[in-house]
Amino acid sequence: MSSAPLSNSTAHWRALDAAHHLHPFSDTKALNAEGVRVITRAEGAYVFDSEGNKILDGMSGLWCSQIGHGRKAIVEAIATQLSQLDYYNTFFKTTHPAAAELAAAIAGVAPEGMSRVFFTSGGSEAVDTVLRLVRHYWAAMGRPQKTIFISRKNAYHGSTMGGASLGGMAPMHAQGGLPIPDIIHVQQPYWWAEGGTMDRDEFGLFAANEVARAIDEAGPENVAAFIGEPIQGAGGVIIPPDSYWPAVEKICRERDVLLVCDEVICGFGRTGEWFGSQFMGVKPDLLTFAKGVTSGYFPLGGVIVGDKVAEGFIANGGEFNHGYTYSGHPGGCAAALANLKIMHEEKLVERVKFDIGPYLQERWLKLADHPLVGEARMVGLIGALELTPDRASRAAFAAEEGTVGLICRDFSFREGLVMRAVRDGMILAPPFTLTHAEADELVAIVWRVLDLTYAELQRRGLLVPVPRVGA
Ligand code: PXG
Repeated sequence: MSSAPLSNSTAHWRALDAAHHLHPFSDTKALNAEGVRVITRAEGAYVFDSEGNKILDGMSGLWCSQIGHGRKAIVEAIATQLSQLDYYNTFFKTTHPAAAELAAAIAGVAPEGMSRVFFTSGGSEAVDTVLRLVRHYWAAMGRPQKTIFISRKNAYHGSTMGGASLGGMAPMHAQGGLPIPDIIHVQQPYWWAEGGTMDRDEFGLFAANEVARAIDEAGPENVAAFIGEPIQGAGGVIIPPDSYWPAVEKICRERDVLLVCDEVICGFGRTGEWFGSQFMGVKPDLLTFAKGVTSGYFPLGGVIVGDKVAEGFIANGGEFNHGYTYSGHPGGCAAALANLKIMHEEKLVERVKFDIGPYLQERWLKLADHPLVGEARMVGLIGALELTPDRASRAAFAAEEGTVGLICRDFSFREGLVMRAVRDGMILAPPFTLTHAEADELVAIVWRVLDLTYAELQRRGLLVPVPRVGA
């Protein structure tokens, strides 16, 4: 008898993983010491691990499972497509039916005046495409000096060199010599942590004005575009004050700076509108998408280009020297078409706006009554809790930032809910198919997790308020 772990056991997969698999955004040494979680199956709003635990997927995988897990129609659409045409490229004067049909289907749900789509394999490639497409556009329009991008601190725009540079995450810039040149990062519209004594709308205008200031300092003639997530996702579900986006749009228009919305998380219904920019009431010149376009069943992303930019780019741009082997992969296009069909047939975006969104929001916002919660916020099906030892002063904890968030996250997993921690806050983005009963279960788990976290912080003496820097 061998003492090696069984080939279908947690120990077996953990051993292989520890020996060979380098994980994204992970400290491999620490992860291997702890042992990785093995997810083996998913159904509806739940994932199952190799130990038989059933866990409510409060993060939709990684912000992508709009229609829920295990939908056979998508699996069949991919299988049918791959058996007919497994792969062909969309480069040399070639297309295929699924790519053409998907481009049209996306144009059909896109904001008005945005009717052209460039395909990528995911969000980071979409963001890199924007960087190159926008600079090429301005060059084609005879203004090659317009190269600078304005972005925000604590933005997340992906992990490629371009995406991580446009993103405003200092720990990412610290690795690999980033950011690349000609990117300026400005104040984020994060009222809770950085609003100080200003009220929300005052702070929203202040943050928008920082965009204007950066453009004016660089010279509008040198600035290509402003890029922002309608709601910052990975940065902590930061829902800007109402005053912010309309002011940013006006500032960009007045200065002839293109407005780009990174809709990788907000796109395809997350806010209860097809796109987060529609929720915020602004009209971008370009927008990026990924994740929810296929509900994660197949990697696919892209850029939707507004007609003004597309027309100039097509008329004057000549060949665009940019593209990916998997731009418009038949499997991804088939998955997206089937996903959009389900979203239309089951009216899932409307469901987020009028049914499960308001249902969960009402219960989620009540979590603000918990003594550990400083703010509960949620629009559509994207929300956050700010944890604090003192709501009135929005104080930080007497521990390194992120400590409390991780304690809370670990309790959440243990209690059967995937909730992510960002700094000392919790974030949530469940599938659009979540039932009312599942929403009730979710909120009940969160109350329990907050109680457990509170007791643990009390035990460790971490409930001492510490004034927040910048607030
Ligand atoms: N833009 C935004 C707004 C994103 O949220 C990307 C671009 C990059 O997409 P790809 O498909 O290349 O990953 C994203 C991705 C997190 C987390 O921890 C968020 C993302 C990815 C990984 C982790 O919240 N968002």
